[in-house]
Amino acid sequence: MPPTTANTIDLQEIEASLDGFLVRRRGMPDGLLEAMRYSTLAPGKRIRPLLVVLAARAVAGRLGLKTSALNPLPAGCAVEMVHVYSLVHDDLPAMDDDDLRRGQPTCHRKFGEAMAILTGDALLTQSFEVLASSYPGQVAGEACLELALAAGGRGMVGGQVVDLAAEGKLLDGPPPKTLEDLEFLHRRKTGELIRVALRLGWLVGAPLDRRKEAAGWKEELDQFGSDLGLAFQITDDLLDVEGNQDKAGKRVGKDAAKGKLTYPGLLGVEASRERASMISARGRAALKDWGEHGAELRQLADKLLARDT
Ligand code: GRG
Repeated sequence: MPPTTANTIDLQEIEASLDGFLVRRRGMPDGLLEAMRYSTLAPGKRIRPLLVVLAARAVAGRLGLKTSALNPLPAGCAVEMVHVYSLVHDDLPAMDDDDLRRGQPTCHRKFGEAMAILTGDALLTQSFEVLASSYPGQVAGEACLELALAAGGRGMVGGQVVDLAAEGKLLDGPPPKTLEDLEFLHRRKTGELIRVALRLGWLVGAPLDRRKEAAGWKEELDQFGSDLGLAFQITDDLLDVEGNQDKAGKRVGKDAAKGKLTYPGLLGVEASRERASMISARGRAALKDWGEHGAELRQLADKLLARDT
């Protein structure tokens, strides 16, 4: 599903930029580069880098600028690299044990388990290298900190731990059971990376000397991103129940088979759909003062809820 046809050029630039970061470098084994390129350049929706680009453009536009202060593409690629690392590791036998991702064999199926672990490690590490080497000192430092907080133990990795506990795959800790548990889990596992994409967009969109004017917008983007992430996850759960494997490029129906705690499992399909629209509407409302500058972000949110892949 292309997130929106209006963003075709953005998507082409994101693909070219990812391709440009994943090149031969002295000392890097060819097999590792091949696996990193295989997983990263496979047909993903590129939602997270697109959010960085759109948020940067929105912030610049609201400040009356024609373009964002700094190029948002490296930040977008950094978030996508973290996302791909998480998919590669999540597909491993110790976690979700999947053999299909983005319409092709998963990384460990193609290159073996050890190489898949190292591919994820290399992508995660390179994401911070991309930020540190692409931006001036202050912005680079802030971007690295934001991404580390969102991806690490109190963010995406923490959410994944709670998710695995729900499947009884961890040795300790009570499994999550309630709607509050489920939302805590997904705000971290899925939501934090989506939220931080918008935050990185803010960091590169506003020039340092105009940040004061844009300070309050950070929280609005956070609210939008966090709610978008949750609504995105509910949609993902619904697609696992109702979706089509060929379109999705991954196995469907696996959540119920594994006894996973999911929105449709907890609330039923209709109530899950209503919850996704309610949360998405709340996220959109956070951008109520953005006027035309928030239009692209709101449109992307709508497309993501209506997606079928
Ligand atoms: C292994 C540390 C670690 C974390 C794993 C992201 C994740 C956490 C697991 C992937 C499994 C999953 C279903 C996560 C929910 C988030 C989600 C819907 C990911 C898929 O993202 P898309 O739809 O995928 O943006 P593409 O392939 O389009 O990029």
